[in-house]
Amino acid sequence: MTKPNRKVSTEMPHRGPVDSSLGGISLVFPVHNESFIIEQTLRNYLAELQDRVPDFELIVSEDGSTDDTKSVLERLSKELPMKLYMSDERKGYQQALIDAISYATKPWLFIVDSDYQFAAIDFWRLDQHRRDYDVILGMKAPRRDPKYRVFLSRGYNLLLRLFLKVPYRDMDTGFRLIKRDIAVEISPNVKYMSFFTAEFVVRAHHKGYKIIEVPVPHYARKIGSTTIFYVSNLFMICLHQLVGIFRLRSEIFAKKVTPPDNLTLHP
Ligand SMILES: Nc1nc2c(ncn2[C@@H]2O[C@H](COP(=O)(O)OP(=O)(O)OP(=O)(O)O)[C@@H](O)[C@H]2O)c(=O)[nH]1
Ligand SMILES: [Mg+2]
Repeated sequence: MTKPNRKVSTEMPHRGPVDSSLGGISLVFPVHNESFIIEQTLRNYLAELQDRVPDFELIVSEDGSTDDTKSVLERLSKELPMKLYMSDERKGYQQALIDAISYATKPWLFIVDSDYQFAAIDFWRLDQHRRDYDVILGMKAPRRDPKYRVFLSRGYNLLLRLFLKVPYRDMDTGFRLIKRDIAVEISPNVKYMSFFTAEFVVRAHHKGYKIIEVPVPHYARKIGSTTIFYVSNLFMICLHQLVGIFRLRSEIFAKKVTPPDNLTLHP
């Protein structure tokens, strides 16, 4: 196996239009309490992709926001082409993504965190691998998050590599391009770990799908704060993820018990 590249390439790939023989794209944003940034995110991604991807749709999966996000989205939905799904109750990142995947209609899903920590233009770094891969992960290079988050994420990815026998470095990325059929097949089974992507990647890997990590720039959150990783929640999140790793491991590597040759079955 060739050593994976961990640095963002200085060459920017051609910015479309996309090769239409590869199929259209559903851009999917999970959103919770992002009233300060969501408009900028949606406008920038639409400006980059709408005219360069002929078969394109935008899906926004809002989820129990308690700030002004819902009213911002309602206003934007009157002006911008989007399929807007809102929920009064917070379903959580994982369920919101599973639902959003079921709403998508295009052959590829571009699923992106909505707090603008990834630039729209970096879509093209992923797009160039669509012909050869089924799952294309934007690897944060480097991760621009508080030190404790970088540390936890490294540890998490290390445990995933060790216990689940996968080679990837950044399985919890918020910037990924996935064939829809694979997402539809695998996402209903994602249940042990909280944030969808890592468990999805592990399951896709063990089903033999082709996965690549592509280094992309990552930006510090400019406004708002994490809607998931509150310091007070960290212990429970880590515990849940740890238990999830072992449950997933026992499912994936479940020993097949084969009866011995001389076993006589009595009615
Ligand atoms: N639909 C949905 N989206 C969520 C939920 N929680 C978070 N999100 C969105 O998921 C994305 C990732 O959440 P973040 O809080 O940014 O997580 P993070 O990037 O690891 O944390 P920061 O580095 O602090 O930004 C953001 O776009 C959130 O709006 C949720 O319960 N439901
Ligand atoms: Mg974020």
